[in-house]
Amino acid sequence: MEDVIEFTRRNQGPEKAESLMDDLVARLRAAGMEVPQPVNTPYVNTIPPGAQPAYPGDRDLERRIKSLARWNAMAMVVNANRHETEVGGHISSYASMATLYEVGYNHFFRGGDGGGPADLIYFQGHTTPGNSARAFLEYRLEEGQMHNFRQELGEGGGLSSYPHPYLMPDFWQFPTVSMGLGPIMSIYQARFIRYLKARGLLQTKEEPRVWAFVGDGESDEPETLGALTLAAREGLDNLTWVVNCNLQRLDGPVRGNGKIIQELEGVFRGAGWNVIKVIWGSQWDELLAQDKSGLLVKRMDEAVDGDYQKYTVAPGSYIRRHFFGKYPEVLRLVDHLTDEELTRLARGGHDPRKIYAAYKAAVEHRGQPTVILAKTVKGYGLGEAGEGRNISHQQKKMNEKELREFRTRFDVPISDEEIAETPFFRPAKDSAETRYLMERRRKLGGFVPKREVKAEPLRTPRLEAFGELARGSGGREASTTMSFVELLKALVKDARVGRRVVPIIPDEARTFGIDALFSQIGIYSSKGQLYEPVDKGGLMSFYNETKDGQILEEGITEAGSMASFVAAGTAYANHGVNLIPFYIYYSMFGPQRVGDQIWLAGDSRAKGFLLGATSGRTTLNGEGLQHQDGHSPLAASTVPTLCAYDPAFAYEVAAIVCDGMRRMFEEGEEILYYLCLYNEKYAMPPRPAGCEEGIIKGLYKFKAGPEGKKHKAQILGSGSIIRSALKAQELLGERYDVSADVWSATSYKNLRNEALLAERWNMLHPCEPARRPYVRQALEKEGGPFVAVSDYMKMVPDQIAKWVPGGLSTLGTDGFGRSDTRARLRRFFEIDAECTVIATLYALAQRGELERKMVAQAINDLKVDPEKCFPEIVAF
Ligand SMILES: Cc1ncc(C[n+]2csc(CCOP(=O)(O)OP(=O)(O)O)c2C)c(N)n1
Ligand SMILES: [Mg+2]
Repeated sequence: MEDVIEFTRRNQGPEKAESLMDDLVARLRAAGMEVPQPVNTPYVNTIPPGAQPAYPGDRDLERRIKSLARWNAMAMVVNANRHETEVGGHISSYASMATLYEVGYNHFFRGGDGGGPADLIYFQGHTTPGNSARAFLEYRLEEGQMHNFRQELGEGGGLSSYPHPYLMPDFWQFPTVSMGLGPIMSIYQARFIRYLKARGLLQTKEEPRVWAFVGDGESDEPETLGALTLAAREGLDNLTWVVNCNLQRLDGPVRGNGKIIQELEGVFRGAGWNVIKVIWGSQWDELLAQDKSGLLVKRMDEAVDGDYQKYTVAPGSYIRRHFFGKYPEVLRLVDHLTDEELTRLARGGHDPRKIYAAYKAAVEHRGQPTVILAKTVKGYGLGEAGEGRNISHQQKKMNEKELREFRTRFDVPISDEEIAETPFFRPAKDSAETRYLMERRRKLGGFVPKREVKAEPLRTPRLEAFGELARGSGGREASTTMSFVELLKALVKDARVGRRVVPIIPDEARTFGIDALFSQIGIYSSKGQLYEPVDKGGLMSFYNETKDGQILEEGITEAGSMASFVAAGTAYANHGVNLIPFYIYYSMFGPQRVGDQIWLAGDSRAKGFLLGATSGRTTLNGEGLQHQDGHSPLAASTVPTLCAYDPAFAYEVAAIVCDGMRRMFEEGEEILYYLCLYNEKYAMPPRPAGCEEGIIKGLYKFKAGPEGKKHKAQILGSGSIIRSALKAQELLGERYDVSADVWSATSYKNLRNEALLAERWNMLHPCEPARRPYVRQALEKEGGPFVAVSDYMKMVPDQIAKWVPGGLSTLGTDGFGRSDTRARLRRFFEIDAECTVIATLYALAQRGELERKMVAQAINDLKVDPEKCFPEIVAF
């Protein structure tokens, strides 16, 4: 067999030799034989020593710089956990990553100061001390800040625990510490760059490269590996992943009984990625060259990660006996090495030459994304303080002996006298080290990471541009979703901002009626359309994929869609261009499904609109328990920079979107919006005069009750359930002598936040005239009890209860949904007009304004069974 291969290689070239195997497999299969599909290559480096380029840097200086980064990163954490601070931090993730980062910093990561594109780097969250230590050596951070690592509220400010653009907006670009989110974000970021390019919106001539540094344990997160095929399908050769395979996660080994590198190789290769394994350091090259029997490679393949972890902590004698000693031929290969030398046979991820070769191959590779699977040691250099130990991840303290060993191992110029204080160490500005690293960064275009907002503000359209929506539908029935789609259609035609709109949809465009936009602005596809769509030729829109399409039709991936949303919503900072993303999705699959990514969007300072369509527990009727959303506004209330709205009418949608666009894209506020959109159709009224401010603030009187009634009441409604309030208003007036005013509560969250701020100010300024929350100002002059009715949980309106004069009676949809008609669902949850009437009468009775038997009479008249079934909610 070897002869055949050698003969073919020599006479017909290496490519033919490679295809020979494929041919053979194909023929054996055709003959009906079962041939296993090889997904793995042997457990050795992908790049053979012969194909390794010369190292271009000064290895000695680079090692010194790296050692100082190691020291300062370790010192940050150790200092932060001294003297009763105990604020935590991680030493060992960066200890394993240091060489992987330093080769990048010195030779690959491009900054954006030289006019070229800045690379977009997703640094692994737990290695933050390493990035800070690097920035300290680069004179970007000062010692005071380093001392205040994880003490951001300390004097002079400090450094955030992890990468948070919200907390360090000039430094960090990408939050990565929620495992799995950095990786998926990086894929969609790389794809988004292609989208920008195709649409002529990328500001730089060259393409930025996206790097993602991923933990091997992190690869267990579904989001990490869930979008790999997209990256391959789109041929994202602008994307490089580095998986730091230190074989450990927090509790113990990632795959003690197997090999994470081999497992990931299979996954990535199967998904269509270019895989480069960096397993062994240079000292192993010679041993492998001597391995004529192939038994060393066999032994490498056999040993499991649990063994490899053990070799990190065990003496050389154990490695000799257990690893090499299994086969006499392999044992002989290391006869010339002492036990001590065996412990120093480094792994590939700690060898700059191997890493440089892998990075170079990755950035030069065309047509596919590349993953580098680099084998390292967790807690590298920490010795007994944590190198390769299962406690390594949690290690935050080091005693004096351990500090001395660390210092000596990495030649850090700190004396025994000073060591107990773990001082930071930075070479002078004119030292060889500083000059070298500064020069490297200058050549590569400046510092990374760096977040810089350069985008020009947009002139966004005013409300008048959407006059149709303000005028109402003239009796024609429309839903708020349809109204939003009308607005979107008008917006994409807007001369100033139309091209900046990025509609994002996870396979629900038809549900929401957005498919009309398919032919108008096209669906982005890097390949264009290689087939004739079945619906082409009709009068209606067709499934129109184009190379410069504007719509991101993501398919069924809310996680992927959110990643696109964040990429588009942060383009103002990462690509110098303001874009207006509208991500419209099935409301129930918003925060309930991708809540952590919405949180991340806030942290990222992403701007844009999230639109939860088919919302409302009873308004989305037939779909039942899984689909009916009765709580997303509550989840939205938890994200500090998210403005959450629940509009009832077309003109409210227009007012909110216009104001949002102005605030985000004209004024530059780094906030985002959430709107509940419903699919119930009803006549959209014209905009009452003077309600704009109330719409934005969260509450305004929509329709006053009739004059001349005996009783007065106030009903707050939102979304399509405002119609229960309006119908109740009629019933109360006609049958019960009650004049009820109906209010549209567009944002309970906003009302609450405004009130909280006012209250806090009052408490801290007790002698000054008190500020009056808007909600109180709006309601205090109104007569009668207050009742709120919502298609969401009672807690949504209850957010403002404490500022409502006399308190608030709330009707809402706590409990699991059911599939049924709207009418039956609304009775079941007790949010229909009849139940709203009863609640209002009861509230009047409680105030002594009405006799209780009137309420009982109404319950009877309105045919509400007091013993009816009701959604189960637990209580003890
Ligand atoms: C979604 C999520 N779950 C859990 C954690 C807690 N956590 C932080 S680091 C870590 C282990 C990380 O292991 P690995 O990815 O292998 O990184 P390493 O530190 O070994 O480089 C865990 C469980 C988290 N940050 N995010
Ligand atoms: Mg790990």
